[in-house]
Amino acid sequence: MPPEPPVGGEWWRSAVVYQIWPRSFSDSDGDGIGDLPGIADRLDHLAGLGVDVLWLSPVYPSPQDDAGYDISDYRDIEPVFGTLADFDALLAAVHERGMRLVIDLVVNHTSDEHPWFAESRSSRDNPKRDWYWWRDEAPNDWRSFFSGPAWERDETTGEYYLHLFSRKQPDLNWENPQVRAAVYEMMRWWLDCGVDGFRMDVINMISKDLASGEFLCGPRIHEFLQEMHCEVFASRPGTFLTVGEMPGVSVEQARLFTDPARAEVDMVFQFEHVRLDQGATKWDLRPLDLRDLKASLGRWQTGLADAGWNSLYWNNHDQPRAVSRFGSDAPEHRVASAKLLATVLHLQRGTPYVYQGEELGMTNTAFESIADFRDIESLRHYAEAVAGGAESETVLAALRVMGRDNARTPVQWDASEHAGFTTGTPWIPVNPNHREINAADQWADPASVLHHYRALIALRHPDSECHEPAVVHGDFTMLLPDDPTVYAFSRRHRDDERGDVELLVLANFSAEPVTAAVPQADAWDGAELLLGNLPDAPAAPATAPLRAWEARVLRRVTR
Ligand code: TEU
Repeated sequence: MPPEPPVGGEWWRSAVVYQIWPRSFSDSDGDGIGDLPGIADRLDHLAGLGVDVLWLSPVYPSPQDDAGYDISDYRDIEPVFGTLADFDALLAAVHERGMRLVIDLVVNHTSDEHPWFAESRSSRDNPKRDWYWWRDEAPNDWRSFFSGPAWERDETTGEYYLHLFSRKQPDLNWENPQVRAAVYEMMRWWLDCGVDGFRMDVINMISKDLASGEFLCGPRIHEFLQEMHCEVFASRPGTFLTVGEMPGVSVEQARLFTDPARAEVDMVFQFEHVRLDQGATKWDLRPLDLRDLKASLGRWQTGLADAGWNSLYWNNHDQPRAVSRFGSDAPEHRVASAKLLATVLHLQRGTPYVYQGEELGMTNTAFESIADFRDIESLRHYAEAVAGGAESETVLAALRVMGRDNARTPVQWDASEHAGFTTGTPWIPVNPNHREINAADQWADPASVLHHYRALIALRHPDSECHEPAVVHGDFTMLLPDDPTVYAFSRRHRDDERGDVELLVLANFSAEPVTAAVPQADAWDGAELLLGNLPDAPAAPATAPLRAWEARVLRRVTR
């Protein structure tokens, strides 16, 4: 059974979540596509890493137009991933190891092959017509996130339906109480199966106001989330994890969404820090200024300090690999910078999310031509941009850097032909650098990125000998906000046993040595080096120059 929740039941405050994107995690039957038994085969890796929660991206029946985020049946498993029995076996095995499992809730839209939509599109007076958004004409010029207009004319009735994502992902009409009731019933069904919570896909888009053109955090969003909490969770013993993916959400809105007193969600995924190196669109690449990154993440730290709670992530299945984007994937700096990114993220206040392969320091991969891409977002952008006159090479250059397929190459378990991911032919090629970057080698190497993640995760665990409560509970103070190279902050926590505990985190986001001009730095020189990412720590850890991509965590305790 999962471990006893800490006081207040909010166990997720000291938890670390690991995201699994099943298609590329581990393949057990040699068809080149990851599956549920493949995940079960790798639970020792995950338990050894020390993560507390597994977030499973969609494994439900789906035509896979958007890699499973287009669901045609909410209460079954896509055969390529396995069966409900495989799911139950995985869930039992996860719980046996004291971990939890949250699943993806994709209810802003369904697949157009879901029976609900099949009925709805069949005729204008079908009882499920109003389960989706239908109009005689496109009432506005909303664009799909996957290029092109968001309204599609349907041959059957000649009317237009709304799809904020692909035309095979029609949006559900949450204004209709029958829709909401059906979703809540489905969620209760999965809770009865024993899952421990939900990651909610674009959940801040479910309330739409066509008149005002609003669909991000629309007029009834808080009402719907409070109703969901009441209908699904309130009457159940135990506590669940709910995290809402919310593109465009602000700190102020997140304070409302994640305030426990309002019973909406436990935390949100915000997008500010993953858009700082983008211009008007995600394909309009801009250099990242570390001061902007510190300003953004710092604002979320202070903004949710006394209300709500942060989720912490560098990447996921929609973002390029963290070390290639925020660190350096140059061979001489990859390991240090991957550890540095983990240090900076995991020492902040909130719940860290580790995306599969991030714990190995996996990098973006090399895509030669458009034929190497698989993701609908990239393929549709390429088609539209080139049709609009853009140079193919120019568009490809942006896809290579920001394309979601960078996150979707198979996890690199070992140095064998297909990195131990499959005995068949992978649905997308394994990154050729798996010979240098793989789990097998890193388990055997105490100085690996993997073992650094284990050390960081253990800091949050009350049952670990290196447990440091300040990591979970300490308040956050950003230091050196205007320094273009050093990311520095402190955490302070008073605990009854030891007194005032203070942590100082110093991180050099460059390949050149730099000195961190921390205020009263020499007062820290007697402090303990709690964690570093490079060998041979200097005698004076607070004032000694930081080497290329070096990160240090110092601790001092004053009674
Ligand atoms: O992502 C929503 C979302 O904001 C992303 O599509 C984002 O706009 C883009 O990928 C970032 O460049 C969620 C899921 O995480 C994503 O995989 C799905 O494609 C999307 O919703 C639709 O379900």
